[in-house]
Amino acid sequence: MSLHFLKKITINISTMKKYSFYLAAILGSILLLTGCGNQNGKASSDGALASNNAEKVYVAPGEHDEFYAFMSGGYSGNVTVYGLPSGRMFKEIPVFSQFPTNGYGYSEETKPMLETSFGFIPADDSHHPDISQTNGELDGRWLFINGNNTPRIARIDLKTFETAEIIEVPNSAGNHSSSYITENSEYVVAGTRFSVPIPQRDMPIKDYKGNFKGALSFISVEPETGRMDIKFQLIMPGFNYDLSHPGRGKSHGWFFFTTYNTEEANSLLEVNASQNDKDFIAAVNWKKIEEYVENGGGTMVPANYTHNVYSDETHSATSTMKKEVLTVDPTKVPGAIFFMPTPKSPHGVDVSPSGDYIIGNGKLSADLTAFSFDKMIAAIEGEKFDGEAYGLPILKFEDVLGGTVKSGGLGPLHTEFDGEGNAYTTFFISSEVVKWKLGTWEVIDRKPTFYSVGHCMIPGGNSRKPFGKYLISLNKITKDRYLPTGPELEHSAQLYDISGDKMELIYDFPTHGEPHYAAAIPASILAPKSQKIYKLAENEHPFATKNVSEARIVREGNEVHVYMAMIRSHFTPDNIEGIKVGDKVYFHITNHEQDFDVPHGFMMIGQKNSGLLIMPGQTKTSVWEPKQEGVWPFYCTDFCSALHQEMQGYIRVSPANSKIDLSWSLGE
Ligand code: RUQ
Ligand code: CUA
Repeated sequence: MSLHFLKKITINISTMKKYSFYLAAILGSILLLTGCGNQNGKASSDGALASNNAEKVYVAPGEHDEFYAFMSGGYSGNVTVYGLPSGRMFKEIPVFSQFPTNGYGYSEETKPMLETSFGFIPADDSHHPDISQTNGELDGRWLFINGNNTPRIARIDLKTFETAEIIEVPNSAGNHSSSYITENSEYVVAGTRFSVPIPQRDMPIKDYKGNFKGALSFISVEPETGRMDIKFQLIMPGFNYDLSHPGRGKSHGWFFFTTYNTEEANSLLEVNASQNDKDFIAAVNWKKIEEYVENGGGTMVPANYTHNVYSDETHSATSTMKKEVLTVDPTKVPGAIFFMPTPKSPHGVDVSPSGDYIIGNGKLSADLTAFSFDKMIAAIEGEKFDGEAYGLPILKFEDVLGGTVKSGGLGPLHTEFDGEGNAYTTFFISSEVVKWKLGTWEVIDRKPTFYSVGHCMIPGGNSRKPFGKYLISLNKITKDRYLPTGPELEHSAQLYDISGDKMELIYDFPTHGEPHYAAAIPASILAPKSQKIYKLAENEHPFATKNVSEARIVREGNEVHVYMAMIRSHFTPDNIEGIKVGDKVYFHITNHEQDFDVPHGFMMIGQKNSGLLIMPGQTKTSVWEPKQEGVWPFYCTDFCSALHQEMQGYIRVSPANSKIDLSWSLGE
């Protein structure tokens, strides 16, 4: 209802604008007709404004963007990489989903990346990318992102822009309050959205209340390699844990999680989980819990979860099933967890760059609540509690309240910061971004978004040192912003210049999947480190063909291993005979190029997985199971040279009982 109402407002505003534009245009032409020659009419100043904005986003051909932006792909399960301010998309990084463009999740080497305790999973829903930090500033080493549906956290290496590691999160479901990073990348956090029986078991759903639990997982990140490991899981009351953010600066050592459904309803949550006037932000002193587990605290419990690691040396991933996880009962660590009552079904929780304020965004509220970290500590030290929930103390709202932003908006979701003392909050229902001042809580500016914004993002906005300059709003509804493409539209991002007092909308661009959150970093930090090739000499793939003289074919029963090399513009070998119906043929293909941007591709007729795109120096493997006799071609799929169309080969497939020996050739 209210959304429709607001749509109307938007339309009215835009017709008003059009109207005044026409008025100005008429006025302008009257002035021209009267021979006054005044060029400063409304129409021309609008034109000047538009060209000014065009200049702000225009990155001339051959020029580079100022920032990399990493957008979560939502239900695509992946991450897309964009340039800012141009809005040009550079790459889609496959993370939780099979990706036929380059063979991720299809090649033998990368299939283990998608293994879980539920078996091989070809897709997920990714929400919140976060860049690794050192001393609270982006260091540009890794990007973390959550798999929401089958709970996992992935680490992407920002040298190769490839997924390097995925760890599954047990005892979790709807891994939404993830994946946020502490200020020295000590931990990446994964919080469950849905509470579930822990351990999972067959029980009546109506017994949810008091019996289901919510796990908040702290995953340690090895400082040198980035390797992840679940250090401990806090087994919390059965609320929904929606989002989280780390403390920083003075609040480093704490982590903040929003909760909703503190009613613990299990049906029609739309009504039943909106009963309480306030839900909670859970403040977790993770340093205290870390100390507790380092002194032997916690209970190791059986669990099943995969840990998948990709190696740049072997160009292959391995998947290991982990069998236990350390759980912590929060009531056993007094002084570690406190609830701060927050109006009304909070979604986002965001921490100011200094770490002083924790902002709660109640979806059903008009105001924003800023909690003061100092007041929180004082209230904890004074033991001024307002009861407890499942043995965990609840702080008094008035005692921890730092300030309220009377925003005048509806449906606040997420807040980012510019490093100049300003905060920017998105409002889903009133479809706008509101700029306000930390400490004085006054609203400075508001700008509409088109339409229904979810997250916004400022480069470095989730760190001690945001870079300001731009804000992106990530909108849920696209409608009339672009040419229609049938019922399915891409989502829409909008770029605002926030360098002045007032925000200025300067650009629109479509994004792939549903970008929930995004993270951006100056190109100057990442670009110089970006890897260009894999060194062939360092290729440790067990099936690599590092020298063309090693090209060969080996039969082991029904399995045939083809050790193949590729270079502009041929495969070695390119003619193969002696393959039989019923064989399982593994093509292990090594790209011998050592120049930047010379991949080769591979596709084989009738292949039941995707093709491969193989980078210089890399080995990838594709399986083909020939079902029919004949002579079947394969070819390179990437236009790699003037003679790319010549880059091809044949495989002769004989009957299952054929006596033809394996043989191969090149240039004969
Ligand atoms: S969500 S629109 Cu981060 Cu998945 Cu708030
Ligand atoms: Cu190699 Cu085309």
